[in-house]
Amino acid sequence: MKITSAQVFVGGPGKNYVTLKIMTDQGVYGLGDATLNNRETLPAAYLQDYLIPALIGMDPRRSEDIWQFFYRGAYFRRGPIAMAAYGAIDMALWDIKGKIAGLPCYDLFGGKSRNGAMVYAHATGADLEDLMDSVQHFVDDGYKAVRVQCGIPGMPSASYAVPEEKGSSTEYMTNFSGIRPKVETWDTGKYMRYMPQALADIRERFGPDLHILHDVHHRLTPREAAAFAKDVEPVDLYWLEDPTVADDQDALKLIRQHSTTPIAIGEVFNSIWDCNKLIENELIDFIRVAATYGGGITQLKRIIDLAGLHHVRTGFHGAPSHSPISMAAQYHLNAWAPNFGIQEYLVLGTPECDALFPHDHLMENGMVYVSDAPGLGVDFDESEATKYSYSAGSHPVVRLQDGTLWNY
Ligand code: KDG
Ligand code: MG
Repeated sequence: MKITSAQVFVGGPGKNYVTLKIMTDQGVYGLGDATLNNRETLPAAYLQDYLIPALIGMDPRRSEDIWQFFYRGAYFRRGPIAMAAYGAIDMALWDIKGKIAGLPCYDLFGGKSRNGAMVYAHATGADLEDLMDSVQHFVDDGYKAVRVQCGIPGMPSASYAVPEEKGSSTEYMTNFSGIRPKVETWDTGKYMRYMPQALADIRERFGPDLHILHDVHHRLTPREAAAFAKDVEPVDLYWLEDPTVADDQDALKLIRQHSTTPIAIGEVFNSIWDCNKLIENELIDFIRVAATYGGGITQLKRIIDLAGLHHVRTGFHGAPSHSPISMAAQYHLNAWAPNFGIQEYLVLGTPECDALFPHDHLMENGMVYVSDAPGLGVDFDESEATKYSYSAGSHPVVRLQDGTLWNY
């Protein structure tokens, strides 16, 4: 069996999804997602200019060797652009493997460990009351877990993932304002004084059963993060996400020494080497690597197995920047992983998105039920794809009030 050609498509409804389609000499094809939010043309170019020419003629069943060929063979390893490109190839090869075996990918990993996988939704509010309405909406929809982000009184601009105005749309994550980054202003003191009580109020309103998650989005120093994690212990969070930047894996020790609040980290990681010490030293509770720039299914399986040895559960990234293809790769891993925790999920299921990526994964009552179709269980409609083109965007940048650049 041989790979005969491969094509990259960039575009989608409201997002620049980077979709890879690998064709074989047996008529079976595989699909992968190389989307790197706001930097989409880069993995697309890496695929087109360097990787696809080398893929032609390879045996698609040899996904391990192909992964090693690109990763070890590249000399300049790692980085989100390269790993998103390898990730897309890897997903497409597992898709092909499942299709030729006539089995859904989860069966190739070891079969289902659960019927459905719990997901969490994003609740957000310009202020606490607005946020409570948003949480209520998801609770009414049957969600068992909700991430909560709230406007901070007196903060010079809206804080992370919070709309500027009450009741405004959920575009806060998708509308990234063109190629020149928008500048946000951050005030750690205001956040640390306000947010713990806001979280306590949400717990009080919704009771003990709702899983409440909160994303600090790298805004605190390790010491501040330790203090915050300790402060919110009575809220019994499901997790506190990215409380500090994890470039220095040892820095996380300080949080552990001071608090039992569960910690989730990893959505910006792209290698097992970004998280191996965090996992082995049991400094985190959830690992958030994504199937795209985390290097695909092959590397995620290794991370999941390492995590399982150290009581770390999965909580894969699922922001709207991931296409239904990488979300499907994660659904299959979630169905199998003995140490599955939760899956981030933002409503992808618009009619336009479903038309571009037809699938029968089922979302019901805050649970995702993975498709039983062979492979990843997602297709790609090329005629729909002609409706979309690339549109440049950028993440905001954050500055402190004195102008110092801070972590977004
Ligand atoms: O591209 C950046 C977004 O994916 C990120 O800001 C989303 O933090 C995020 C999350 O938890 O989904
Ligand atoms: Mg996050």
